[in-house]
Amino acid sequence: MSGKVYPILTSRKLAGKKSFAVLIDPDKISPQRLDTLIKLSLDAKVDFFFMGGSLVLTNNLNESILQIKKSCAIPVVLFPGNPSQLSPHADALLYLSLISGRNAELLIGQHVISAPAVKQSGLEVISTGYMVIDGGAPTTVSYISNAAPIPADKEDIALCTAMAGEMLGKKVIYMDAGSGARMPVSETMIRKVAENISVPLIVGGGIRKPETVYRNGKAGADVIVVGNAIEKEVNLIREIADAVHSVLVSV
Ligand code: 1GP
Repeated sequence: MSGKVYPILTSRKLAGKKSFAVLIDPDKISPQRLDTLIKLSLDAKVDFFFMGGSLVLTNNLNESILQIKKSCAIPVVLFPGNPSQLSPHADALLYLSLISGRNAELLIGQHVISAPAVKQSGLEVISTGYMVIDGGAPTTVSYISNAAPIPADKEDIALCTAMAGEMLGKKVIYMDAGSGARMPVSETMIRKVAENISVPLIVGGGIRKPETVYRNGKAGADVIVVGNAIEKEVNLIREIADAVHSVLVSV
Protein backbone atom coordinates (compact mmCIF):
# COMPACT_ATOMS: atom_id res chain seq x y z
CA MET A 1 0.00 0.00 0.00
CA SER A 2 1.23 3.49 -0.70
CA GLY A 3 1.14 6.06 2.06
CA LYS A 4 2.70 9.21 3.42
CA VAL A 5 5.88 8.04 5.12
CA TYR A 6 7.97 7.13 2.07
CA PRO A 7 7.15 10.42 0.30
CA ILE A 8 8.26 12.25 3.47
CA LEU A 9 11.52 10.26 3.54
CA THR A 10 12.32 10.91 -0.10
CA SER A 11 11.32 14.56 -0.13
CA ARG A 12 13.43 15.27 2.95
CA LYS A 13 16.36 13.50 1.31
CA LEU A 14 15.92 15.51 -1.89
CA ALA A 15 15.88 18.71 0.12
CA GLY A 16 19.10 17.66 1.91
CA LYS A 17 17.31 17.45 5.25
CA LYS A 18 18.35 14.82 7.78
CA SER A 19 15.74 13.02 9.86
CA PHE A 20 15.78 11.76 13.42
CA ALA A 21 13.91 8.61 14.43
CA VAL A 22 13.46 7.73 18.09
CA LEU A 23 13.29 3.96 18.49
CA ILE A 24 10.79 2.81 21.08
CA ASP A 25 10.79 -0.73 22.38
CA PRO A 26 7.22 -1.28 23.60
CA ASP A 27 8.52 -3.86 26.10
CA LYS A 28 10.63 -1.30 27.85
CA ILE A 29 8.44 1.77 28.21
CA SER A 30 5.67 2.59 30.66
CA PRO A 31 2.72 4.83 29.65
CA GLN A 32 4.06 7.59 31.93
CA ARG A 33 7.50 7.50 30.41
CA LEU A 34 6.03 7.37 26.92
CA ASP A 35 4.10 10.54 27.71
CA THR A 36 7.32 12.31 28.68
CA LEU A 37 9.05 11.00 25.59
CA ILE A 38 6.23 12.24 23.32
CA LYS A 39 6.32 15.72 24.86
CA LEU A 40 10.09 15.99 24.51
CA SER A 41 9.91 14.65 20.95
CA LEU A 42 7.30 17.20 19.92
CA ASP A 43 9.36 19.96 21.42
CA ALA A 44 12.52 18.76 19.68
CA LYS A 45 10.75 18.19 16.32
CA VAL A 46 11.55 14.49 16.11
CA ASP A 47 10.71 13.27 12.60
CA PHE A 48 9.65 9.66 13.21
CA PHE A 49 8.97 7.12 15.90
CA PHE A 50 10.24 3.66 15.06
CA MET A 51 8.52 0.95 17.10
CA GLY A 52 9.82 -2.52 17.72
CA GLY A 53 12.39 -4.71 19.36
CA SER A 54 14.01 -8.01 18.56
CA LEU A 55 11.71 -9.81 20.95
CA VAL A 56 8.61 -7.85 22.07
CA LEU A 57 7.49 -10.00 24.95
CA THR A 58 4.50 -7.97 26.06
CA ASN A 59 1.32 -6.88 24.38
CA ASN A 60 2.01 -3.18 24.54
CA LEU A 61 2.53 -2.47 20.86
CA ASN A 62 -1.01 -1.38 20.01
CA GLU A 63 -1.49 0.54 23.26
CA SER A 64 1.78 2.41 22.85
CA ILE A 65 0.99 3.40 19.27
CA LEU A 66 -2.51 4.54 20.19
CA GLN A 67 -1.06 6.62 23.01
CA ILE A 68 1.27 8.32 20.52
CA LYS A 69 -1.52 8.85 18.00
CA LYS A 70 -3.70 10.52 20.62
CA SER A 71 -1.07 13.13 21.39
CA CYS A 72 0.82 13.96 18.21
CA ALA A 73 1.19 13.62 14.47
CA ILE A 74 4.76 12.29 14.42
CA PRO A 75 4.58 9.29 12.05
CA VAL A 76 4.91 5.85 13.66
CA VAL A 77 6.91 3.33 11.66
CA LEU A 78 7.05 -0.32 12.63
CA PHE A 79 10.55 -1.78 12.81
CA PRO A 80 9.64 -5.35 13.67
CA GLY A 81 11.89 -8.01 15.10
CA ASN A 82 9.56 -10.61 13.66
CA PRO A 83 6.43 -10.77 11.52
CA SER A 84 4.07 -10.98 14.51
CA GLN A 85 4.87 -7.37 15.43
CA LEU A 86 2.16 -5.75 13.34
CA SER A 87 -0.23 -3.02 14.29
CA PRO A 88 -2.78 -1.45 11.96
CA HIS A 89 -2.52 1.77 14.00
CA ALA A 90 1.00 2.51 12.75
CA ASP A 91 1.62 4.64 9.67
CA ALA A 92 4.07 2.34 7.93
CA LEU A 93 6.03 -0.87 8.18
CA LEU A 94 9.70 -1.34 7.41
CA TYR A 95 9.40 -4.72 5.68
CA LEU A 96 12.90 -5.93 6.44
CA SER A 97 14.84 -8.37 4.33
CA LEU A 98 18.18 -9.22 5.94
CA ILE A 99 20.32 -8.77 2.85
CA SER A 100 23.60 -8.88 4.80
CA GLY A 101 22.93 -12.42 6.03
CA ARG A 102 22.57 -15.73 4.28
CA ASN A 103 19.58 -16.93 6.23
CA ALA A 104 16.82 -17.66 3.73
CA GLU A 105 14.16 -17.35 6.44
CA LEU A 106 15.02 -13.70 7.00
CA LEU A 107 15.55 -12.95 3.35
CA ILE A 108 12.19 -14.28 2.14
CA GLY A 109 10.84 -17.14 4.30
CA GLN A 110 9.18 -15.06 7.01
CA HIS A 111 7.79 -12.69 4.41
CA VAL A 112 5.95 -15.51 2.69
CA ILE A 113 4.35 -16.33 6.03
CA SER A 114 3.56 -12.75 7.00
CA ALA A 115 2.44 -11.49 3.57
CA PRO A 116 -1.32 -12.07 3.99
CA ALA A 117 -1.41 -10.39 7.42
CA VAL A 118 0.72 -7.49 6.19
CA LYS A 119 -1.55 -6.97 3.19
CA GLN A 120 -4.65 -7.16 5.34
CA SER A 121 -3.27 -4.61 7.80
CA GLY A 122 -3.49 -1.91 5.14
CA LEU A 123 -0.15 -0.56 6.36
CA GLU A 124 2.16 1.38 4.08
CA VAL A 125 4.88 -1.15 3.31
CA ILE A 126 8.42 0.12 2.83
CA SER A 127 10.64 -2.56 1.36
CA THR A 128 13.86 -2.36 3.37
CA GLY A 129 17.28 -3.82 2.64
CA TYR A 130 18.42 -4.50 6.20
CA MET A 131 22.17 -4.78 6.77
CA VAL A 132 23.62 -5.77 10.12
CA ILE A 133 27.13 -4.43 10.64
CA ASP A 134 29.44 -5.76 13.34
CA GLY A 135 29.15 -3.43 16.32
CA GLY A 136 31.91 -4.99 18.43
CA ALA A 137 29.66 -7.22 20.54
CA PRO A 138 27.08 -9.89 19.84
CA THR A 139 23.76 -8.01 19.87
CA THR A 140 20.25 -9.44 20.04
CA VAL A 141 19.78 -8.93 16.34
CA SER A 142 22.92 -10.84 15.39
CA TYR A 143 22.00 -13.68 17.74
CA ILE A 144 18.35 -13.90 16.70
CA SER A 145 19.12 -13.60 13.00
CA ASN A 146 21.69 -16.37 13.21
CA ALA A 147 23.58 -14.59 10.48
CA ALA A 148 27.06 -13.16 10.51
CA PRO A 149 27.16 -9.37 10.45
CA ILE A 150 29.25 -7.53 7.89
CA PRO A 151 32.68 -6.87 9.47
CA ALA A 152 32.94 -3.24 10.61
CA ASP A 153 35.93 -2.47 8.40
CA LYS A 154 34.72 -4.18 5.23
CA GLU A 155 33.28 -1.12 3.54
CA ASP A 156 33.34 -2.75 0.12
CA ILE A 157 31.10 -5.60 1.27
CA ALA A 158 28.66 -3.08 2.73
CA LEU A 159 28.78 -1.05 -0.45
CA CYS A 160 28.11 -4.00 -2.77
CA THR A 161 25.37 -5.31 -0.47
CA ALA A 162 23.60 -1.94 -0.45
CA MET A 163 23.97 -1.58 -4.22
CA ALA A 164 22.52 -5.05 -4.74
CA GLY A 165 19.66 -4.21 -2.37
CA GLU A 166 18.82 -1.06 -4.27
CA MET A 167 18.98 -2.80 -7.63
CA LEU A 168 16.74 -5.56 -6.29
CA GLY A 169 14.15 -2.88 -5.59
CA LYS A 170 14.56 -2.10 -1.89
CA LYS A 171 13.12 1.34 -1.18
CA VAL A 172 15.46 2.10 1.72
CA ILE A 173 18.70 0.66 3.05
CA TYR A 174 19.06 0.32 6.84
CA MET A 175 22.57 -0.18 8.23
CA ASP A 176 22.33 -1.33 11.83
CA ALA A 177 25.16 -2.08 14.25
CA GLY A 178 22.48 -3.59 16.53
CA SER A 179 20.80 -2.18 19.58
CA GLY A 180 23.34 -1.19 22.23
CA ALA A 181 26.27 -1.88 19.90
CA ARG A 182 29.65 -0.95 21.32
CA MET A 183 30.70 0.73 18.09
CA PRO A 184 28.22 2.43 15.79
CA VAL A 185 28.58 2.02 12.02
CA SER A 186 31.71 3.92 10.93
CA GLU A 187 31.49 7.17 9.04
CA THR A 188 33.75 5.70 6.35
CA MET A 189 31.26 2.92 5.73
CA ILE A 190 28.29 5.29 5.80
CA ARG A 191 29.99 7.63 3.31
CA LYS A 192 30.93 4.85 0.93
CA VAL A 193 27.41 3.42 0.89
CA ALA A 194 25.66 6.81 0.75
CA GLU A 195 27.74 7.94 -2.23
CA ASN A 196 26.68 4.94 -4.24
CA ILE A 197 22.96 4.54 -3.65
CA SER A 198 20.11 6.93 -4.28
CA VAL A 199 17.44 5.53 -1.96
CA PRO A 200 17.26 6.87 1.62
CA LEU A 201 19.89 5.48 3.98
CA ILE A 202 18.87 4.75 7.58
CA VAL A 203 21.65 4.26 10.15
CA GLY A 204 21.38 3.07 13.75
CA GLY A 205 22.84 0.97 16.52
CA GLY A 206 25.00 2.14 19.41
CA ILE A 207 24.66 5.86 18.70
CA ARG A 208 24.92 7.78 21.97
CA LYS A 209 26.31 11.22 21.25
CA PRO A 210 25.14 14.26 19.33
CA GLU A 211 28.62 14.53 17.72
CA THR A 212 28.29 11.02 16.26
CA VAL A 213 24.87 11.86 14.93
CA TYR A 214 26.17 15.02 13.30
CA ARG A 215 29.08 13.24 11.68
CA ASN A 216 26.84 10.40 10.48
CA GLY A 217 24.53 12.91 8.86
CA LYS A 218 27.48 14.65 7.21
CA ALA A 219 28.72 11.27 5.97
CA GLY A 220 25.41 10.68 4.19
CA ALA A 221 22.93 9.02 6.56
CA ASP A 222 19.44 10.33 5.81
CA VAL A 223 17.72 8.98 8.91
CA ILE A 224 19.49 8.45 12.21
CA VAL A 225 17.91 6.07 14.70
CA VAL A 226 18.57 6.18 18.45
CA GLY A 227 16.96 3.85 20.97
CA ASN A 228 19.07 2.67 23.92
CA ALA A 229 20.74 5.98 24.72
CA ILE A 230 17.32 7.65 24.94
CA GLU A 231 15.93 4.83 27.06
CA LYS A 232 18.71 5.64 29.50
CA GLU A 233 18.50 9.42 29.28
CA VAL A 234 15.32 10.75 27.74
CA ASN A 235 16.57 14.34 27.79
CA LEU A 236 19.10 13.45 25.10
CA ILE A 237 16.27 13.74 22.58
CA ARG A 238 16.68 17.49 22.31
CA GLU A 239 20.45 17.48 21.83
CA ILE A 240 20.33 14.67 19.30
CA ALA A 241 17.45 16.21 17.35
CA ASP A 242 19.31 19.52 17.20
CA ALA A 243 22.45 17.75 15.98
CA VAL A 244 20.55 15.87 13.25
CA HIS A 245 18.72 18.98 12.10
CA SER A 246 21.84 21.12 12.09
CA VAL A 247 23.47 19.04 9.36
CA LEU A 248 23.47 21.03 6.18
CA VAL A 249 24.25 19.36 2.89
CA SER A 250 24.19 20.82 -0.56
CA VAL A 251 21.91 18.96 -2.95
C1 1GP B 1 18.77 -0.92 16.75
O1 1GP B 1 19.22 0.79 15.15
C2 1GP B 1 18.62 0.51 16.36
O2 1GP B 1 18.19 -1.79 15.87
C3 1GP B 1 18.98 1.44 17.47
O3 1GP B 1 20.05 1.02 18.26
O4 1GP B 1 19.19 1.07 20.58
O5 1GP B 1 21.65 1.13 20.14
O6 1GP B 1 20.23 3.11 19.62
P1 1GP B 1 20.30 1.62 19.73
